[in-house]
Amino acid sequence: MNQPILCDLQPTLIDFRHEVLSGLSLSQKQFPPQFFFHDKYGSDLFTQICKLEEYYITRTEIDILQKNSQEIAAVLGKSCLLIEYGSGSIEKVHPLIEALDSPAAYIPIDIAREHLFTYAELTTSKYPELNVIAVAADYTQKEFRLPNEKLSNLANIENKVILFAGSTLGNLNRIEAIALLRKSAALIEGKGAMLIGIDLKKDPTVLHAAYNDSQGLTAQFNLNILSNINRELDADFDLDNFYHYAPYNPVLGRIELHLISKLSQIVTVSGQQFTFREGESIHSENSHKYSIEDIQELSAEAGFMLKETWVDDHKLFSVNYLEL
Ligand code: AVJ
Repeated sequence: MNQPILCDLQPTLIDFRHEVLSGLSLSQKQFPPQFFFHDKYGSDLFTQICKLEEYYITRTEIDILQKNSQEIAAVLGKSCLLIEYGSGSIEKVHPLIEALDSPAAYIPIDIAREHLFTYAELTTSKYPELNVIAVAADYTQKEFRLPNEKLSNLANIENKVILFAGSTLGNLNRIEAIALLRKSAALIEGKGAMLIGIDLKKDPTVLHAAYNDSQGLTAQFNLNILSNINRELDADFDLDNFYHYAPYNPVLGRIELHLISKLSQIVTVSGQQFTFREGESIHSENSHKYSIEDIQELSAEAGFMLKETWVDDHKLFSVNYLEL
Protein backbone atom coordinates (compact mmCIF):
# COMPACT_ATOMS: atom_id res chain seq x y z
CA MET A 1 0.00 0.00 0.00
CA ASN A 2 1.13 3.51 -0.81
CA GLN A 3 2.31 5.40 2.27
CA PRO A 4 2.95 9.09 2.79
CA ILE A 5 6.52 10.15 3.46
CA LEU A 6 6.82 11.77 6.87
CA CYS A 7 9.49 14.33 7.26
CA ASP A 8 9.86 15.44 10.86
CA LEU A 9 11.74 18.72 11.18
CA GLN A 10 10.99 18.73 14.92
CA PRO A 11 9.28 22.09 15.24
CA THR A 12 9.67 23.79 18.61
CA LEU A 13 6.23 24.08 20.14
CA ILE A 14 5.26 27.36 21.74
CA ASP A 15 6.17 27.74 25.38
CA PHE A 16 2.69 28.38 26.80
CA ARG A 17 3.91 29.60 30.18
CA HIS A 18 6.42 32.00 28.70
CA GLU A 19 3.93 33.35 26.13
CA VAL A 20 1.25 33.91 28.76
CA LEU A 21 3.54 35.62 31.26
CA SER A 22 5.17 37.87 28.69
CA GLY A 23 1.83 38.71 27.02
CA LEU A 24 0.29 39.71 30.35
CA SER A 25 3.34 41.86 31.17
CA LEU A 26 2.83 44.18 28.18
CA SER A 27 1.13 47.53 28.74
CA GLN A 28 -1.47 46.39 26.20
CA LYS A 29 -1.93 42.83 27.39
CA GLN A 30 -2.12 40.29 24.57
CA PHE A 31 -2.18 36.60 23.61
CA PRO A 32 -1.08 35.00 20.33
CA PRO A 33 -3.98 33.69 18.19
CA GLN A 34 -2.76 30.08 18.44
CA PHE A 35 -3.99 30.03 22.05
CA PHE A 36 -7.56 29.40 20.90
CA PHE A 37 -6.49 25.95 19.72
CA HIS A 38 -4.46 25.11 22.80
CA ASP A 39 -6.80 22.35 23.99
CA LYS A 40 -9.33 19.99 22.46
CA TYR A 41 -12.23 22.02 23.83
CA GLY A 42 -10.97 25.11 21.97
CA SER A 43 -10.58 23.18 18.71
CA ASP A 44 -14.04 21.64 19.17
CA LEU A 45 -15.53 25.07 19.78
CA PHE A 46 -14.02 26.29 16.53
CA THR A 47 -15.61 23.33 14.71
CA GLN A 48 -18.95 24.38 16.23
CA ILE A 49 -18.37 28.03 15.23
CA CYS A 50 -17.77 26.92 11.63
CA LYS A 51 -21.25 25.38 11.59
CA LEU A 52 -22.97 28.60 12.72
CA GLU A 53 -25.15 30.40 10.19
CA GLU A 54 -23.51 33.69 11.25
CA TYR A 55 -19.94 32.44 10.72
CA TYR A 56 -19.85 32.32 6.92
CA ILE A 57 -16.06 32.03 6.49
CA THR A 58 -15.29 28.30 6.43
CA ARG A 59 -18.42 27.24 4.59
CA THR A 60 -17.97 29.94 1.95
CA GLU A 61 -14.33 29.07 1.29
CA ILE A 62 -15.20 25.37 0.89
CA ASP A 63 -17.94 26.34 -1.50
CA ILE A 64 -15.64 28.52 -3.63
CA LEU A 65 -12.97 25.80 -3.81
CA GLN A 66 -15.51 23.12 -4.70
CA LYS A 67 -17.41 25.13 -7.31
CA ASN A 68 -14.24 26.35 -9.04
CA SER A 69 -11.97 23.34 -8.61
CA GLN A 70 -11.72 22.69 -12.38
CA GLU A 71 -10.86 26.27 -13.17
CA ILE A 72 -8.39 26.54 -10.28
CA ALA A 73 -6.74 23.28 -11.31
CA ALA A 74 -6.37 24.62 -14.86
CA VAL A 75 -4.60 27.72 -13.53
CA LEU A 76 -2.27 25.62 -11.38
CA GLY A 77 -1.46 23.57 -14.46
CA LYS A 78 -0.04 20.14 -15.11
CA SER A 79 2.52 18.41 -12.79
CA CYS A 80 2.07 20.91 -10.02
CA LEU A 81 3.72 20.59 -6.63
CA LEU A 82 1.00 21.55 -4.16
CA ILE A 83 2.40 22.71 -0.84
CA GLU A 84 0.00 23.52 1.97
CA TYR A 85 0.47 25.65 5.07
CA GLY A 86 -1.40 23.80 7.80
CA SER A 87 -2.60 20.23 7.42
CA GLY A 88 -5.51 20.52 5.15
CA SER A 89 -9.19 20.29 5.59
CA ILE A 90 -10.56 17.43 3.53
CA GLU A 91 -13.47 19.49 2.23
CA LYS A 92 -11.11 22.23 1.04
CA VAL A 93 -8.17 20.35 -0.45
CA HIS A 94 -9.53 17.02 -1.68
CA PRO A 95 -11.77 18.51 -4.41
CA LEU A 96 -8.75 20.46 -5.66
CA ILE A 97 -6.52 17.37 -5.60
CA GLU A 98 -9.13 15.49 -7.60
CA ALA A 99 -9.23 18.22 -10.22
CA LEU A 100 -5.44 18.57 -10.63
CA ASP A 101 -3.77 17.20 -13.76
CA SER A 102 -1.12 14.65 -12.65
CA PRO A 103 0.20 16.57 -9.61
CA ALA A 104 3.90 15.96 -8.83
CA ALA A 105 3.20 15.75 -5.10
CA TYR A 106 1.16 17.17 -2.27
CA ILE A 107 3.08 18.52 0.72
CA PRO A 108 1.04 19.44 3.81
CA ILE A 109 3.10 21.24 6.47
CA ASP A 110 1.95 21.40 10.06
CA ILE A 111 3.33 21.82 13.53
CA ALA A 112 0.98 19.14 14.97
CA ARG A 113 2.81 15.94 13.95
CA GLU A 114 0.15 13.35 14.93
CA HIS A 115 -2.70 15.19 13.35
CA LEU A 116 -0.64 15.82 10.22
CA PHE A 117 0.35 12.21 9.78
CA THR A 118 -3.18 10.93 10.26
CA TYR A 119 -4.37 13.41 7.65
CA ALA A 120 -1.56 12.42 5.26
CA GLU A 121 -2.42 8.71 5.59
CA LEU A 122 -6.06 9.40 4.95
CA THR A 123 -5.16 11.37 1.85
CA THR A 124 -2.87 8.64 0.47
CA SER A 125 -5.45 5.94 1.10
CA LYS A 126 -8.02 7.99 -0.81
CA TYR A 127 -5.58 8.88 -3.63
CA PRO A 128 -3.12 5.97 -3.94
CA GLU A 129 -1.48 7.49 -7.03
CA LEU A 130 -0.64 10.74 -5.27
CA ASN A 131 2.77 11.35 -3.69
CA VAL A 132 2.16 12.79 -0.26
CA ILE A 133 5.08 14.22 1.67
CA ALA A 134 3.97 15.38 5.12
CA VAL A 135 6.33 17.83 6.77
CA ALA A 136 6.13 18.40 10.52
CA ALA A 137 7.50 21.92 10.79
CA ASP A 138 6.69 25.51 11.65
CA TYR A 139 6.34 27.27 8.30
CA THR A 140 6.42 30.68 10.02
CA GLN A 141 10.00 30.14 11.17
CA LYS A 142 12.81 31.94 9.41
CA GLU A 143 14.87 28.80 9.00
CA PHE A 144 12.12 26.71 7.44
CA ARG A 145 13.07 25.03 4.12
CA LEU A 146 11.37 22.42 1.97
CA PRO A 147 12.90 18.94 2.25
CA ASN A 148 14.48 19.22 -1.20
CA GLU A 149 16.24 15.86 -0.94
CA LYS A 150 12.77 14.26 -0.83
CA LEU A 151 11.68 16.18 -3.91
CA SER A 152 14.62 15.37 -6.16
CA ASN A 153 13.24 12.01 -7.26
CA LEU A 154 9.82 13.38 -8.19
CA ALA A 155 8.81 13.60 -11.83
CA ASN A 156 9.19 16.98 -13.51
CA ILE A 157 7.62 19.76 -11.44
CA GLU A 158 6.00 22.35 -13.70
CA ASN A 159 4.71 24.69 -11.03
CA LYS A 160 5.07 25.09 -7.25
CA VAL A 161 2.01 26.42 -5.46
CA ILE A 162 1.58 27.15 -1.77
CA LEU A 163 -2.01 26.78 -0.61
CA PHE A 164 -2.81 28.93 2.42
CA ALA A 165 -6.48 28.47 3.23
CA GLY A 166 -8.77 29.59 6.02
CA SER A 167 -7.98 33.30 5.98
CA THR A 168 -5.24 32.53 8.50
CA LEU A 169 -3.22 35.29 6.81
CA GLY A 170 -5.79 37.62 8.39
CA ASN A 171 -4.31 36.97 11.84
CA LEU A 172 -1.21 38.89 10.77
CA ASN A 173 -0.93 42.64 10.44
CA ARG A 174 0.12 44.16 7.11
CA ILE A 175 3.86 44.09 7.83
CA GLU A 176 3.76 40.50 9.09
CA ALA A 177 1.59 39.39 6.16
CA ILE A 178 4.03 40.84 3.64
CA ALA A 179 6.93 39.19 5.47
CA LEU A 180 5.19 35.80 5.31
CA LEU A 181 4.50 36.23 1.59
CA ARG A 182 8.13 37.18 0.93
CA LYS A 183 9.28 34.19 2.93
CA SER A 184 6.96 32.02 0.84
CA ALA A 185 8.47 33.44 -2.36
CA ALA A 186 11.89 32.39 -1.11
CA LEU A 187 10.58 28.93 -0.18
CA ILE A 188 9.54 28.27 -3.78
CA GLU A 189 12.83 29.76 -4.92
CA GLY A 190 11.42 32.77 -6.71
CA LYS A 191 9.28 30.72 -9.10
CA GLY A 192 5.74 29.57 -8.50
CA ALA A 193 2.59 30.86 -6.91
CA MET A 194 0.31 31.00 -3.89
CA LEU A 195 -3.36 30.14 -3.59
CA ILE A 196 -4.68 32.08 -0.62
CA GLY A 197 -8.11 32.21 1.00
CA ILE A 198 -8.80 35.71 2.30
CA ASP A 199 -11.89 37.12 3.97
CA LEU A 200 -13.22 40.22 2.22
CA LYS A 201 -14.16 43.65 3.59
CA LYS A 202 -17.92 43.91 3.85
CA ASP A 203 -20.78 45.44 5.82
CA PRO A 204 -19.43 45.59 9.40
CA THR A 205 -22.82 44.34 10.65
CA VAL A 206 -22.16 41.01 8.92
CA LEU A 207 -18.65 40.85 10.40
CA HIS A 208 -19.95 41.76 13.83
CA ALA A 209 -22.51 38.94 13.73
CA ALA A 210 -19.81 36.43 12.69
CA TYR A 211 -17.63 37.21 15.72
CA ASN A 212 -20.44 37.91 18.20
CA ASP A 213 -22.69 34.95 17.49
CA SER A 214 -26.07 34.68 19.17
CA GLN A 215 -25.19 31.35 20.80
CA GLY A 216 -22.15 32.86 22.48
CA LEU A 217 -19.78 30.23 21.07
CA THR A 218 -17.16 32.80 20.05
CA ALA A 219 -17.35 34.29 23.55
CA GLN A 220 -16.71 30.81 25.02
CA PHE A 221 -13.88 30.28 22.52
CA ASN A 222 -12.24 33.50 23.72
CA LEU A 223 -12.86 32.92 27.45
CA ASN A 224 -11.58 29.33 27.14
CA ILE A 225 -8.04 30.76 26.91
CA LEU A 226 -8.41 31.87 30.52
CA SER A 227 -9.60 28.38 31.56
CA ASN A 228 -6.51 26.86 29.94
CA ILE A 229 -4.27 29.26 31.85
CA ASN A 230 -6.08 28.45 35.10
CA ARG A 231 -5.69 24.72 34.59
CA GLU A 232 -2.13 24.62 33.29
CA LEU A 233 -0.43 27.56 34.92
CA ASP A 234 -1.93 27.53 38.39
CA ALA A 235 -3.86 30.75 37.79
CA ASP A 236 -7.02 32.20 39.31
CA PHE A 237 -8.83 34.00 36.50
CA ASP A 238 -12.50 34.33 37.44
CA LEU A 239 -14.24 33.88 34.07
CA ASP A 240 -17.25 35.81 35.35
CA ASN A 241 -15.03 38.87 35.71
CA PHE A 242 -14.17 39.08 32.00
CA TYR A 243 -16.27 39.40 28.89
CA HIS A 244 -15.77 38.79 25.19
CA TYR A 245 -15.60 41.98 23.10
CA ALA A 246 -15.11 41.78 19.33
CA PRO A 247 -15.59 45.07 17.46
CA TYR A 248 -14.74 45.80 13.83
CA ASN A 249 -12.06 48.47 13.46
CA PRO A 250 -12.78 50.09 10.08
CA VAL A 251 -9.56 52.14 10.13
CA LEU A 252 -7.37 49.06 10.39
CA GLY A 253 -9.84 46.84 8.53
CA ARG A 254 -10.01 44.15 11.13
CA ILE A 255 -12.11 42.40 13.73
CA GLU A 256 -10.32 42.51 17.08
CA LEU A 257 -10.97 40.00 19.81
CA HIS A 258 -10.55 41.18 23.36
CA LEU A 259 -11.19 39.89 26.85
CA ILE A 260 -12.32 42.86 28.92
CA SER A 261 -11.98 43.06 32.68
CA LYS A 262 -15.33 43.94 34.27
CA LEU A 263 -13.69 45.45 37.34
CA SER A 264 -10.39 46.34 38.87
CA GLN A 265 -8.80 43.06 39.97
CA ILE A 266 -5.57 41.19 40.58
CA VAL A 267 -4.98 37.78 38.95
CA THR A 268 -2.20 35.40 39.94
CA VAL A 269 -0.53 33.26 37.24
CA SER A 270 2.29 30.90 38.21
CA GLY A 271 2.96 32.94 41.32
CA GLN A 272 3.09 36.25 39.44
CA GLN A 273 0.48 38.92 40.01
CA PHE A 274 -1.17 40.91 37.22
CA THR A 275 -3.35 43.94 37.84
CA PHE A 276 -6.36 44.74 35.68
CA ARG A 277 -8.12 48.09 35.69
CA GLU A 278 -11.85 48.18 35.08
CA GLY A 279 -12.38 48.02 31.28
CA GLU A 280 -8.81 46.96 30.54
CA SER A 281 -8.40 44.45 27.71
CA ILE A 282 -6.33 41.45 26.80
CA HIS A 283 -6.09 41.55 23.00
CA SER A 284 -6.43 37.92 21.88
CA GLU A 285 -6.75 38.08 18.09
CA ASN A 286 -6.88 40.20 14.96
CA SER A 287 -8.78 39.05 11.92
CA HIS A 288 -7.92 41.34 9.02
CA LYS A 289 -10.30 41.83 6.13
CA TYR A 290 -9.16 42.85 2.66
CA SER A 291 -10.70 44.27 -0.49
CA ILE A 292 -9.56 42.85 -3.84
CA GLU A 293 -7.55 46.09 -4.29
CA ASP A 294 -5.91 45.53 -0.88
CA ILE A 295 -4.98 41.98 -1.96
CA GLN A 296 -3.50 43.33 -5.18
CA GLU A 297 -1.41 45.83 -3.23
CA LEU A 298 -0.32 43.32 -0.62
CA SER A 299 0.72 40.85 -3.33
CA ALA A 300 2.71 43.50 -5.19
CA GLU A 301 4.52 44.57 -2.01
CA ALA A 302 5.70 41.00 -1.58
CA GLY A 303 6.73 40.59 -5.23
CA PHE A 304 3.66 38.62 -6.38
CA MET A 305 1.11 39.45 -9.07
CA LEU A 306 -2.54 38.82 -8.32
CA LYS A 307 -3.55 36.79 -11.37
CA GLU A 308 -6.97 35.42 -10.52
CA THR A 309 -9.61 35.77 -7.78
CA TRP A 310 -12.60 33.53 -7.16
CA VAL A 311 -15.41 34.78 -4.91
CA ASP A 312 -18.86 33.57 -3.84
CA ASP A 313 -22.11 35.16 -5.13
CA HIS A 314 -22.32 37.49 -2.13
CA LYS A 315 -18.64 38.53 -2.32
CA LEU A 316 -18.05 37.43 1.26
CA PHE A 317 -14.80 35.53 0.74
CA SER A 318 -12.04 35.23 -1.85
CA VAL A 319 -9.59 32.62 -3.10
CA ASN A 320 -6.63 34.27 -4.80
CA TYR A 321 -3.94 33.03 -7.16
CA LEU A 322 -0.75 35.10 -6.75
CA GLU A 323 2.12 34.44 -9.12
CA LEU A 324 5.76 35.40 -8.77
C1 AVJ B 1 -9.14 30.77 12.12
C2 AVJ B 1 -8.12 32.89 11.83
C3 AVJ B 1 -9.83 32.17 10.31
O1 AVJ B 1 -10.25 35.01 11.86
O2 AVJ B 1 -12.18 34.05 11.61
C4 AVJ B 1 -13.09 32.66 14.50
C5 AVJ B 1 -10.59 32.41 13.92
N1 AVJ B 1 -11.71 33.79 15.69
N2 AVJ B 1 -13.77 33.34 15.40
C6 AVJ B 1 -11.00 34.04 11.99
C7 AVJ B 1 -11.77 32.95 14.67
C8 AVJ B 1 -12.95 34.02 16.14
C9 AVJ B 1 -10.42 32.81 12.56
N3 AVJ B 1 -9.38 32.14 11.73
